[in-house]
Order: sequence, then structure tokens, then C-alpha cells
Amino acid sequence: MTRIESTTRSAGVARLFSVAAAAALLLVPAAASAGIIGETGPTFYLTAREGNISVADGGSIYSWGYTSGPVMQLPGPTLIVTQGDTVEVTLTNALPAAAGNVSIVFPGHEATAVGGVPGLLTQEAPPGGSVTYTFTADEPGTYQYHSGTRPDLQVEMGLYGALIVYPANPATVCDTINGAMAYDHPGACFDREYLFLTSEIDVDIHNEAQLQASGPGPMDVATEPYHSEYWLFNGRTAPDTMAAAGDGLLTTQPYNCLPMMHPGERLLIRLVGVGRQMHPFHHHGNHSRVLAVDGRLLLTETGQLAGPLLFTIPSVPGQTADAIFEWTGKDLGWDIYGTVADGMPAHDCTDTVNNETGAPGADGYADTTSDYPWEWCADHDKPIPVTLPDLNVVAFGGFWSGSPYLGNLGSLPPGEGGLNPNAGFTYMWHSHTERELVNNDVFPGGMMTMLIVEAPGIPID
Ligand SMILES: [Cu+2]
Repeated sequence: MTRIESTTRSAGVARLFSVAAAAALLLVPAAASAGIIGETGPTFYLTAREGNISVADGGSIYSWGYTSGPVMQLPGPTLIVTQGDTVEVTLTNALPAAAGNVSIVFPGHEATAVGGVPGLLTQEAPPGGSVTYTFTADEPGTYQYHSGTRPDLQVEMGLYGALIVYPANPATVCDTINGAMAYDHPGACFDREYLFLTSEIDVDIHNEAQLQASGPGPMDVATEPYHSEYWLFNGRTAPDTMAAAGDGLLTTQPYNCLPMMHPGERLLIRLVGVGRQMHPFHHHGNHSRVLAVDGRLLLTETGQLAGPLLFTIPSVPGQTADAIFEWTGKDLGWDIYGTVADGMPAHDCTDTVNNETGAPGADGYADTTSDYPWEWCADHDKPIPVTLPDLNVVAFGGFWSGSPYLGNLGSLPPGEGGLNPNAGFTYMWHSHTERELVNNDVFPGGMMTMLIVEAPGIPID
């Protein structure tokens, strides 16, 4: 057994999904980000365009999307601003004339509009025309934006995106990576943040819109009865969710969805329900503390966090939820870094300070300064409490590193594994409506990804 430094993940991923999607899927090493990829404001120029997205069963689906560039994207750019900003969004309509007008509404914000023509919910951009929306980002939090014109059709087609407002001049000081926080509250400090934008697709609607797109209009596309065949995180179906952000094969779907962390870090989940279906967002590995809903921090009268501790967070259409997820070796019952008897390097479980506060005194965890941080010392040197089966009788999952110990790659038969080159611990994060873990009825797929808990020292950029 060898302790892993770092390596790549590409070849193995293809093998995992070789049944359904390997031919279509060329996964390259995924680059997660401590921050969320998006475009920073406060001024944005978006254009509504048509195009195609790729789904992981090899399909291509006609769609519409907001973009700040020449090619549509799904979802629209994640708009990033700071509390207090006066946000200005100019929207231009480059959709086929048959699609008619298009617009944007910003739930949670009072937007005024200049230009365009009157619509049901707001001023709209007629074909070839523009409209400018302005609002003040009063409160920090996670929000969404989407079309306010025939939203049953235009949101289905892809006209939506996320809006993130970071707190300004916070009183709170966070002892996290970049001192990051989602709200001005100690409970909202985070080390890494990931967007989970949930949506679904009924292909019939997209096909009918494509048929009518070159016609005279106005479009008469039925959106009921609704039967979706695809379910997406951040505009992608699994396993594309785990491919790199900006992957060259997913030109209209720039955002991936591959949460990664080290033990002891605080991961912020920004969950955004943009579709019409509720999705039970189920994250294996631990519970998470819900911080806020629709950009409003949930607090007790005395200012303590009041949100629930959940294992499944409902992703509700039109709603957003923020939650903090943490992972350590606590309560596993065995030494996450392995035992000498198992051939692991000897290591101490040095516990002299409180990892949260830095105050002197043991807190049960290996110190963050040690080479083996956040091990639960009560389980130090305890082997995994099962006898691992012989390699000849194991059915291998692509994420199995060959070893139950963090950062350790074990022996694997040729062609097995490969998805977990740093021997992290992987946990599936997915919709718990399990029929949504397919691409057009082919499993695995859909609204699914993996959290990867990497060993200390393994870079997560
Ligand atoms: Cu599950």
C-alpha cells in the first residue's frame, strides 16, 4: 500500500460508465474551485441565445440560455456581486423571432426596468431588442434569476441562472480559507463553496420549440402534461457533472458540479431550485446545517443559528437554501489514516488545541497542524472493523481506491478503479428521487455527483 501524492483521474472515469456513456464521455481531471465560478458585477450584459446542450447518454438537446458571450450557456452565468451594489443587467434578445420577447426577473430583489416593451411580470426585450434592469443587492445570500416571459416554456428551455451576493464590511472574522463567509455570522464561515442548481428537461418541449423556431411564430408549444427524462446539476447530467469546469466537449455547459474538501473544512452548499420539480438533495457523508433559505439567515432571537441539521435538503422550485457541510473522522470507529498493522505509516494523534477556536486543550481531534489532522483520536490506530474481501471476489466501483484509508491507494486489478487517484473518500450526492439518477432511463446518470474528501496536502484548487 502506498501513500498517494497526486495523480490524474481521467482514464478511470470512462471505465466506470463504460456501459452507458464511456464512448460519449471523455472525462479530464476535474478542477474544483474554492470559490464559485461566475461573472463579477455589478454591471452585466447578457444575451438570450439558442443552441444545444449535451446530455451524458450521448444526446443533444435544443435549448435557450443567457450568456455574456457569443454562445448560449446552461445555466446562465452565475452573477456575483457584493451587498450594497447597484446591479445593472442589460438583456438583449437574440432568440429566433418566433420565440418572441424575453426578460429576466430577480426573485428577492425589486428591479426597475428601462427600455423594452411591457410584459406580464416586467419589461421585456422584443426580438433583436434590449432592456436594462437595475436593483440594489440589499442582502447577502444565494438567489436565482430567470425569464419572466412565458416562464413555463422559457425556464424549461434554459433561461435561468444563479445570483450570489457576498456580505459587505462584515463584523465577523472567519478563520477559513480566504476568510470567506456567506453571511455576516460566525456560523456562515466557509472554506469552500459549491453551487447545486437543480433542473430537469422534458425533451418533447425542446423538440417542439426547435421545430417552431424557424417558423413565423408566435410559438405555440405545450408544456403540459410534463414528462422529464433528464435531471441536471448546474446544467449537466451525470457523469458530466464530474468532468472539468469549462470542459471542451461541453461548450454550452461551462459549470461542473464536483464538491471536494479536506477533513475539517467547512463546505458551503448553495442549493438553487430553478425547475418545476422538487428534488430531495441527499448528501452522503454527514448531515449539513441549513443556514438560510431564499437569502435569509435562520436565527433564534438570541442570534444563534436556527436552521435544521439535515441529511436531505429539499430543493424546492423557485427557492434557494444554503447549508454548511463538515466532515472529520469523528464517530467512524476506525483510524481514517490507517494502522501500522495495515502497513500505514506510523503517526501520532496529537491533540493539544481546540481545532475550532485554537484555544489550548484537547478537543478529541488531531491538531490541524499535525500531518494527520482531524483524525478522531479515540479511534487512533483502530483498524477498519471488517475483514476486507479477497480482490478476486470484489465487484469494483470506479471510486474504490483499493484501501479503506484516506490518501492510500491499495492494490487493484488492471483496469479497475482509477476515478479516485488521490485515494480520497467519496460520497454520492444526488437527488433521492432515484428515478432521477438516469439519463432517459439509462442508469447511472442524472442528478448525481460525488463529494471527494481528499487527504491533507492533496491540492484542491
Ligand atoms: Cu444515496
